Amino acid sequence: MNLLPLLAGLACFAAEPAVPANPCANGSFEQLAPGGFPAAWALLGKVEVVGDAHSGKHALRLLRTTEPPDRETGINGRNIDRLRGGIDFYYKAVAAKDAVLHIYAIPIAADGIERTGAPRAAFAVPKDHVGDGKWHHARLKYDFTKNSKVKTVIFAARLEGTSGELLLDDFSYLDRVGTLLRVGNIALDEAPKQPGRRCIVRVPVENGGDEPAKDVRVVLAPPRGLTAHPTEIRLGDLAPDAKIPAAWTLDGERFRPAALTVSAFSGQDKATGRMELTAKWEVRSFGPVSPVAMVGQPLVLECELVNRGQIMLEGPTVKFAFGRQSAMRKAERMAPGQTVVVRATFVPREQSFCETTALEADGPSGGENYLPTDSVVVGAATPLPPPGATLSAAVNGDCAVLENEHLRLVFRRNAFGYGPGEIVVKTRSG
Ligand SMILES: [Ca+2]
Repeated sequence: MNLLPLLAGLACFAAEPAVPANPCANGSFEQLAPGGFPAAWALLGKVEVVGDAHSGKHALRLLRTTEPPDRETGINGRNIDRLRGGIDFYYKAVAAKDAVLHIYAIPIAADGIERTGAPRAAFAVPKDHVGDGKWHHARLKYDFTKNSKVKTVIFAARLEGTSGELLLDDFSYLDRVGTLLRVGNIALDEAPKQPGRRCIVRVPVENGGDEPAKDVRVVLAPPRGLTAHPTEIRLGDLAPDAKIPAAWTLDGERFRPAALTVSAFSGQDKATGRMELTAKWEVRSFGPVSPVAMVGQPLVLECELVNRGQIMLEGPTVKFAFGRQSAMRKAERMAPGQTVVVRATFVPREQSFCETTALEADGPSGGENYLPTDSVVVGAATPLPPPGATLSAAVNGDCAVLENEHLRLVFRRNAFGYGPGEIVVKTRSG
């Protein structure tokens, strides 16, 4: 009996064990069911198979245009029985106008409905990945083992909001996601005495994975001409779900749009976050200082501008109009968060019940041409009789006065009638 060939054959078989199928079926969308849809996936709204794939020949394109808010756009995978683990996936965020692109692990109860009390595990595509034309690799951890109502899990994606376009490919289940560094939203606090020249940059760094992230280092890459202190921040080890803030002082005048990039490192794992420093300003208020003016006496129009961006702004040009008169003024330079008030003085030439005042502000990009209008009453500059010391009511040709020793209500006579009313209070100084 010759056992050798048989043993050799068994050895060969043992050396190449069959790779177990990933619990997430058809995660690369390569198998198409009759009708052209990817097998094992349910499609919601406008979803189609496309050739712009991360791997293989197929990816899915989710498109949202004018769908009402209650109509969903997305995909649902089959129920899987792994109640903890992770989703590994690739996405390319083509566009997102007021839309958020989410990947979910959805917990499902025994009746097949998402009514377990456990929240979904969610991944939101970072805004700075939208429109960059690249495939991005991401992982999402989930663990529903503490909720006994959860019996299965669905891998899903949703485009939420008004409009957007997202490509998805290569979904798979992970038993362990490992370390998963995340850089949170970057915030910028201006130094109160040096806005636009010094600020504190803050960002939370998180380990969204299921293994500790060792020796986490975080670096802020400042825009050209600015300096960040310290150069590198060492956060130590981050346990799963730990979140630690990092902060830098950023010095140097910010006078042009730029971007801040924060990168976190732990071994081979890396995460980045980005914040745009932009010019943004607006007209906060506009109008006459007093709603009533008099012929031949100065009338002041005033507008308040505010810098809502993160960089210094050259002052916008402001055009004031009063009736047919107009005046151009240039606002002062504005630091981030600062407001400036711009004024123009006009002298009304004739009476008017409703004279139009208008404003047009134009300046650096980041603000909008603003065209607010208001109106003002221009009355007669009638001299008033001296105040009385007793209660009296009198009407003469030029005005009507009701007064006592403390207070007087005056209606001057204008070309368009009596009014508006003026209340005059006697002060201690007389
Ligand atoms: Ca594919």
